[in-house]
Amino acid sequence: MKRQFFIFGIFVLALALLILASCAPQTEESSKRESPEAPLTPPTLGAGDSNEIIITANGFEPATLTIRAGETVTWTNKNSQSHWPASAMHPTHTLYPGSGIEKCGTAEESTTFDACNPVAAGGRYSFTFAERGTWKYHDHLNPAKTGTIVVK
Ligand SMILES: [Cu+2]
Repeated sequence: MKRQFFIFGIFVLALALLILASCAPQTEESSKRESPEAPLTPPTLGAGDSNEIIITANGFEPATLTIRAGETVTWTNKNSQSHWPASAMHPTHTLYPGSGIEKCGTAEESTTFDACNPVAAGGRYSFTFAERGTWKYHDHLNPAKTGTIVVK
């Protein structure tokens, strides 16, 4: 009799575990289903992130571009000659915080507002602006050609 009671107890315990097990994955799945939706939100916020400046023989178009902090600007060279977008002032390129032509070729290069190299015909250069302000820049290969990025 005692043994039967013990077996029944095990059966009830196993049944309880089965019920628990069938419930648990559902909550896990529903939380997993929610997580892929989360990354869908940032691209919506970054939808205005297509900040493109065209480089022609006449210079930068548009000459002034207004963006929000954290957005990326891409310069596309549609001229037949090379161009080199870089922070004002020529030749030090130190206006944008943390920038300076001496950082080209170092580990800090990616954090400087400086292409650090000629951008060949058809080439592109991108920079993400974290700092708010009015940031003038120029073509290091032709310093008379200038532009301004306003970061709100
Ligand atoms: Cu320069």
